[in-house]
Amino acid sequence: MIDKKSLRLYFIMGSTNTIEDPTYVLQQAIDGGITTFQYREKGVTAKKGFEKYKLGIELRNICLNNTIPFIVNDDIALAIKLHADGVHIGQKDESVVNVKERLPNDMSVGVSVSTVEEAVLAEQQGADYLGVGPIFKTSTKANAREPIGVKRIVEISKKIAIPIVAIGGIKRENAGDIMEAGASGISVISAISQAGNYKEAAHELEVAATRVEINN
Ligand code: TZP
Ligand code: MG
Repeated sequence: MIDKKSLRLYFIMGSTNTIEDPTYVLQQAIDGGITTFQYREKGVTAKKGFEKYKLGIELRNICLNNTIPFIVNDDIALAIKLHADGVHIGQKDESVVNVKERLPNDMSVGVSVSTVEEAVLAEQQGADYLGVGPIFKTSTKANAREPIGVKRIVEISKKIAIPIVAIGGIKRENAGDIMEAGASGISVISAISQAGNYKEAAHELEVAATRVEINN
């Protein structure tokens, strides 16, 4: 099961998020200090079928070799095939209850939420952690919802007990505010996958997220 500590720096990536070999980017990000990885294969040029599975195996193995939890976005069948540590679903995907029924007991379920109501419901239905966002404006996700702001993290964390990881437009400069608001971690795509130096970017994010947590 995904624990609170492993949500500290949650990196998300698929082949469309990088111009480089995703396996290289992932290894660099791990060397820099990410604490969880999510395989999210999205967009018009995203891999499908066997190609998606093949890249999934490679990324999964890198996580295994480095003892980093591996989560699959949306694709429950793929998550099971890859023996992932969990799946992450959105509001438009299958319900948490259904997903839990299909998964082995030791696999975690993360749910994307934007409102307090969605957060409370997801927890009631058995979510293990929440992805709260988009906090800030993001250009990485097509048709992302309106930014909800840091205050929503405070509101949600007051109402639920499961850990929260914040997402959307997060970078080193705003990571501290996110942690101070009550999140257990930050989740990023572009702040690492589009960085000049992946390892350094991950390290700086990890430091930014950790410093505040210690002060809390
Ligand atoms: N869900 C809400 S915002 C987002 C997702 C998947 C994209 C986050 O990407 P970035 O580059 O960290 O803003
Ligand atoms: Mg989804």
